[in-house]
Amino acid sequence: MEKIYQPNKIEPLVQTNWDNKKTFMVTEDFHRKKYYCLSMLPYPSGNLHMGHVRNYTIGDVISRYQRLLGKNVLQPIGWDAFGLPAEHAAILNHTPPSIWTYSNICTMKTQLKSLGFAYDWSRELITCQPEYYRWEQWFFTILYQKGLVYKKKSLVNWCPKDQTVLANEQVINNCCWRCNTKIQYKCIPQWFIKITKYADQLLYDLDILTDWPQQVKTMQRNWIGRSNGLEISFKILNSNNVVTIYTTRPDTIMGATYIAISIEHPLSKNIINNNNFLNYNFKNSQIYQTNQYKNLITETQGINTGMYAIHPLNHNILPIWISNYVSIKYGTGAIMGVPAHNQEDWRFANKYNLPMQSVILDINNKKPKVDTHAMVYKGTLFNSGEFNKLNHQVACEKITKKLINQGIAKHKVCYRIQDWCISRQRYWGVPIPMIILKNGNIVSVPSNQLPVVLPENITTNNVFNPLKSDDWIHTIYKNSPASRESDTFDTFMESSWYYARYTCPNYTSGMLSSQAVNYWLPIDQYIGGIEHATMHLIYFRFYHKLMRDIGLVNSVEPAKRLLCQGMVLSDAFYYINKNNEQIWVSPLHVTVKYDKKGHIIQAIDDDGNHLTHLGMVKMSKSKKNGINPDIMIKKYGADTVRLFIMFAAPVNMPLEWKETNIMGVHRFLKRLWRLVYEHINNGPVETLNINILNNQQTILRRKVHKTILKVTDDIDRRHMFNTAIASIMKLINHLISVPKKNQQDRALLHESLLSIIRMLYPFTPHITFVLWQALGAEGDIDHSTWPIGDKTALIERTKTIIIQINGKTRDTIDVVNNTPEHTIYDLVSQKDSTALKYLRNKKIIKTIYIQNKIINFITEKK
Ligand code: ANZ
Repeated sequence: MEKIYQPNKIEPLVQTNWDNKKTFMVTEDFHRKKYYCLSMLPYPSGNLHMGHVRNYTIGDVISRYQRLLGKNVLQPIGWDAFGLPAEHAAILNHTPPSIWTYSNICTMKTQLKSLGFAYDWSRELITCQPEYYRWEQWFFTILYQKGLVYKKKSLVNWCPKDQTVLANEQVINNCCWRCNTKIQYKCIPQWFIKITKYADQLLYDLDILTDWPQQVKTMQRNWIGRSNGLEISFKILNSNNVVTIYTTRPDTIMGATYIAISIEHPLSKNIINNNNFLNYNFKNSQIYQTNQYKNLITETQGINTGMYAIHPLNHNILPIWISNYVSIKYGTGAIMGVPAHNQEDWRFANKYNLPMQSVILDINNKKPKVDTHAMVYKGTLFNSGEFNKLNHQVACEKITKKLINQGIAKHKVCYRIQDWCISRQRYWGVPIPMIILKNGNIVSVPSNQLPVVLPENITTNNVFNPLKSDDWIHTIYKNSPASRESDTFDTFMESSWYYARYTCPNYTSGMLSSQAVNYWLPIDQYIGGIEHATMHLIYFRFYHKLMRDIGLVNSVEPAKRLLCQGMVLSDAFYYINKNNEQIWVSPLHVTVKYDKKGHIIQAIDDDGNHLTHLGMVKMSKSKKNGINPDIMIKKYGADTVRLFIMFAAPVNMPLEWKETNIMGVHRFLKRLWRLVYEHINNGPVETLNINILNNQQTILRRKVHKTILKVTDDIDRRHMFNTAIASIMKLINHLISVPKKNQQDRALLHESLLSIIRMLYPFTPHITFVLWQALGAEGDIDHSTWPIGDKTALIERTKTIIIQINGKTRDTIDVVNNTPEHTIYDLVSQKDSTALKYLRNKKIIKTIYIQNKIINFITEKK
């Protein structure tokens, strides 16, 4: 063993050892408990960032820990290789997206390897390979046959920058999730998967997921947005038609003063088509562009249709309006306007001077004031005839019953979630395996003609998309000319089922091998960012249920336990240049002065600019505060980086990247190395005999086993890796200070080191690999077992007895529990007892002994 810890020397050697021995390659073993640990797969953007490093370190720590528990651990990795950045980069560099993608994969793979992650590399998946997406296409055709897929011309979100449509989940605050460009709406034919058919299952099965973060489950519940309401039909005056509205507040019906319908409501269409004036108004208003979704519009607009509806209870005549705040995609696309009690309606009625009628008392049981806003409290009814004085609940029930009895209402459940739009008008994706026949009918590509392979090695530009060219589109189906679908799948499709394919990546007889997939699934631990709560994590659960219903998997949910790691933050600095622009400077080029409390008081960059310190913020390219993992690994080694990441904060909390703290962690590993080095240099050790340990040794052993039990509980149950590491560090610091004189001291140190090294293995697998060998332990540490805390070592075996002479404390003595009085007397009589000198030449006339506590010798008075 070398005297000095040199991570850059040992880490590559250990990694080569793992590669050569294929240490982390696994297969199904029905005699062993399996553990499937998965971190969300990376997009091959070019370089690993610290967010990736944190995500994958957490996964690796959990995997290695489970491994030492004796489980058959699967930890795979792959690449989410389709997507727009590749196209952008390809356009910029005039190279095909595939070249850019594969070269990034190569770089990032080297980075992952340098961090020593225990992946089964034989299962690596690259989603842009036909062997992978062939099954995605096949699955889509099956869904089509089952009626779970349809093509529909519909108003969809359009990102003008990325030149593609987006699913609703991918629109955040009205902007594209990827490039933050404000979205527009377009009416084009698109493919959809019927996720709404699974809305209830996706909602109710959240209750099974007891080990998922509450926050994610709440976000999913809100996203699904199940609403229990009533459909009510209002007669149209002078017509045989009705207009059916959707409401969740039937108790407010007596306050309805108008009806509003969506622009795309069949009734609006008639009106608009038949009325030149309205048609003109409609086309020139902003309504059409903004009407997409409940609550998304910025300005409410309306057109009075001139038609009226009849209120079913008070028979009032209510005007029918067309408005953009009513969405065709929700409820029935029509509402009853209750401006006194619904803020949206209030805004509309206020703008168009429609009457307001309050019918619900406020929280103080007073008539509400509605001149500045609606009163939305669900209080007692008034102005409502036979329903006056009823509370919200009872009023809803009674009014519902009455309307149902009249035959004009029925219960209805609505969802906020919409069907998943999966068509993308981009080149670098999985071709949608569909064919449009001459007669307009659509058929799926027969399974024996799959995969429909995307032409690679093509240099595109923003205008030229090879899939839109005649070459691609023209095809033959059953000897007749036909057209290929030229859109590609949303790339979230690839990441919706990759976790299942990892269990049988090379299976060629079908999408999934049932033996492999049902052995490994569900995932025991899934790890990824919270930003996926309502995108990937919904699609992934949905896909699992689809696969189950097609008989491909047995389980109900894909992942038992979910962990969302916190962000990685670092200091961000900027200055304002002559042109009044904000210029960000990387922390690596900043010299900082701190006050005594560690606050930054001055920051200057390499060019002498005085900088403003924004604080600790999420590492990002735009703020130039990202830290390159490669530089850190080179400087301190992968083990230090990994240990720091796990030590600096609880896994679900933000992590502050501070180099001074990394240095501290690095020094700790050096101390551990030295401790082992010195111990080995002191020669061979005897076997430990716990029956002959002295008091101090017993106490030390108790400390070691107490730490094992605590670290196990911290990692296993609490997922508090940072406190686990703190306990290990404390123990090592203690071991450095204890005596190493006699053989049992050294035997005990040896036992302690073997336990500590195994506890550190998940965090720092390289150094522990080497130290394990240096200590002469059997086999590679990768095949050892997690140390077991010996609970009997925790039992206090000794007691300190106070020795008094005539009531005065003169000494103490450590004895084994429940030592009898005469033995204590013998011990005190031994020559080296301090108490002895007080007893010399004195006659003991009485002894008072309280077992395990105190002994008092009363002597004869002279
Ligand atoms: C009358 C009323 C009175 C309403 C009141 C609310 C409060 P949730 O609970 O989220 O499902 N609504 C129905 N369909 C709509 C559509 N297509 N576009 C826009 N708004 C629509 O919301 C249900 C409520 O949203 C419904 O209940 C309806 O307004 C409105 F004091 O009806 B309510």
